[in-house]
Amino acid sequence: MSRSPYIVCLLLTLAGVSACGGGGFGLVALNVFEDTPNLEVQPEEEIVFDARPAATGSGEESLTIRGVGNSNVILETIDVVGQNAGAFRLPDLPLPRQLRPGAEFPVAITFRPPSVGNFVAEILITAANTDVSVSRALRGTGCNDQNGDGVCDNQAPPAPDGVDTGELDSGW
Ligand SMILES: [Ca+2]
Repeated sequence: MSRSPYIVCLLLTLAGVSACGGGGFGLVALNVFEDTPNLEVQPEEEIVFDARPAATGSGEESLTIRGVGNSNVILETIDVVGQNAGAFRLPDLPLPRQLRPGAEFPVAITFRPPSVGNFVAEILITAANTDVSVSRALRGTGCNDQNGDGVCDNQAPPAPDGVDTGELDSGW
């Protein structure tokens, strides 16, 4: 799309020539900005899930897609891809979806480790009307939970009875 009408108008305006009507200027400006939708994603770095018991545990993290630029961005696809994509799930998302500049679209990501170990995948976001695509690494760990309390066995238990009670008693 040509920018020349805008530039001519701008030059005339700078030269003190009011050759551009307000409405006309607005229309031209709209045409110029039409090609600049964009998006941002928070967080800006990888998304790390807390360790969860293998096969039984799950955790959730979210990211937020924000429309930026000068016109609506059309979100086209949001997918989890990569080596361990099966360990991460997205809800049904209403796509495609238009996002105004400044509008935000939160996406909840659920992590369910199928087994003990580390899981890595990537969430990939593409738009229909811009070449910009954004990806974020997803990382999570599945742990052992042999006593089935929902807490990883290698993590400090929340309230180890005997010891903590004794400390509290003597401390107070
Ligand atoms: Ca446990």
